[in-house]
Amino acid sequence: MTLNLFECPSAVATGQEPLAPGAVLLRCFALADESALLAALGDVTAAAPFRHMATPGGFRMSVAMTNCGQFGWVTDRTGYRYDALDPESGRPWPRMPDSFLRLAGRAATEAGFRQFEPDSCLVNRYEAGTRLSLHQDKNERDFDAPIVSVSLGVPAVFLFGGAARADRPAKVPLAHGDVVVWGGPARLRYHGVMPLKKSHHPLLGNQRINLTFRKAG
Ligand code: MD6
Ligand code: FE
Repeated sequence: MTLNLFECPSAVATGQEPLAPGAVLLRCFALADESALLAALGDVTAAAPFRHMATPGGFRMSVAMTNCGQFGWVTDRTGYRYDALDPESGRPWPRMPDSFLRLAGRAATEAGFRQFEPDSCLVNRYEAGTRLSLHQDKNERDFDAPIVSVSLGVPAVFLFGGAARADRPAKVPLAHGDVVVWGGPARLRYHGVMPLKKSHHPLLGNQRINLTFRKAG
């Protein structure tokens, strides 16, 4: 892929920025697919609208979420889990769009993880003030598969921590089209997103959308 410094001011020559062993940032990797991704995103959110789920402790999450693929990540008063059915509709989640699957596979391969076949895509929507507190992704059945995370829209500061919650996280700015792939020794690191600053993106308005691809089942 050719990276154009006008469209991708943060791109370096190789396009690969190591974040930690097992974690790499692919700047602007999703830019070439942006129209297909946004069209597919519209189909997904029409079938399974964004909603604010409740944490097990009873708080409303500031991030609005939906899913596509065989399994969706959900939280309610009973805990966190993957569910094949959307609890709002009782129906299966929308199928994973081909453009999503292809992008996730290409990004994983680029990062050195072959044959990534995600069965779950969590779609997160942030608006000004929305944040995601430090957490580990550990509801998946096996930790061998990597996670591919795609940022679209308004930029955000990603917090990339260590193996313990108390480890001081690195602050990683993520912009439209950036893709983070992590697995192996980085798979269980704590991470989160700082409160989103008010900003505007020409295609997504005041929102940041994050697609998180996982092998859940
Ligand atoms: C987000 N991402 O960027 C939230 N988890 O909106 C995550 O929680 C995440 O980006 C695991 C791996 C990559 C991620
Ligand atoms: Fe996460």
